[in-house]
Amino acid sequence: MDSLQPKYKSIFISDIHLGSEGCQAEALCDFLKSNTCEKLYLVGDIIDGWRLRKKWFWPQAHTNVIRRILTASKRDTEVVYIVGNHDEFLRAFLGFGMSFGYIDVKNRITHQGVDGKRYLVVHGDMFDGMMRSDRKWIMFLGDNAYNFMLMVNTKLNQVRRRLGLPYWSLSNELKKRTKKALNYIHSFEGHVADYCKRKGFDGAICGHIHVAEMREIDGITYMNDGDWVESCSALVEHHDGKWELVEHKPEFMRSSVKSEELVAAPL
Ligand SMILES: [Mn+2]
Repeated sequence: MDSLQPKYKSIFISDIHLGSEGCQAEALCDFLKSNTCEKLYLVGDIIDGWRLRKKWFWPQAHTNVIRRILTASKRDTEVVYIVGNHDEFLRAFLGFGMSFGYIDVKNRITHQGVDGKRYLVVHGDMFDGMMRSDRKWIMFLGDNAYNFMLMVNTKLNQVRRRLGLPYWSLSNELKKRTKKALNYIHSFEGHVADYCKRKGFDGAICGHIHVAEMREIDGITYMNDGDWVESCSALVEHHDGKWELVEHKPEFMRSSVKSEELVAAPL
């Protein structure tokens, strides 16, 4: 391989939630350091405006994530920022053809895969509206409840870390047991696939539900890049067109829970 060639053709990451306590900024910085690409897609909920409005929280690691992305964009990485629901404050400016330095900001975009397929790249919150009836469980797992759980989880893991125990995810454990959450996930995935089929896309790349996935649904390639709150996952496109979901967890975060078991969904 050419040593100057970036590691991947493209990388898709979403649901970083910078500005919130659950954000795994150190893990993401570490990932971005060792994983280069020609094109980087930020698929929404990068900055958590909802959280920042309630409480200003911005440690150095969060600045480091932004700095790393801006530096990559200035050098040789093409960066596209797709707006999500937590950073929807940016949507108001989309009409102005907004960009940050070299970064284009969009609501959605089409990605032409090396495999010859056309993919819709969108955060995914637009599909919430189609499924209001099957999202009642969110009432009890609302934004506040979820953030509270993450807070408890963070404290718990500080203790576990001191005791030399591996990272343990409370909210994943709870949600894993929630059958309704699984129904929600399947319903979301189905709506995305339906939409792509109607609009003539071969596949979709999205985020939003914090569940990394890659599978065929009714002839549509559904790919979800996961999140950087818990699963620390990215979707990567290799130079030969092959797709892969990668997980990047530093040593202290590794738990005995396998990635397939990680079922989660703040929205
Ligand atoms: Mn979202």
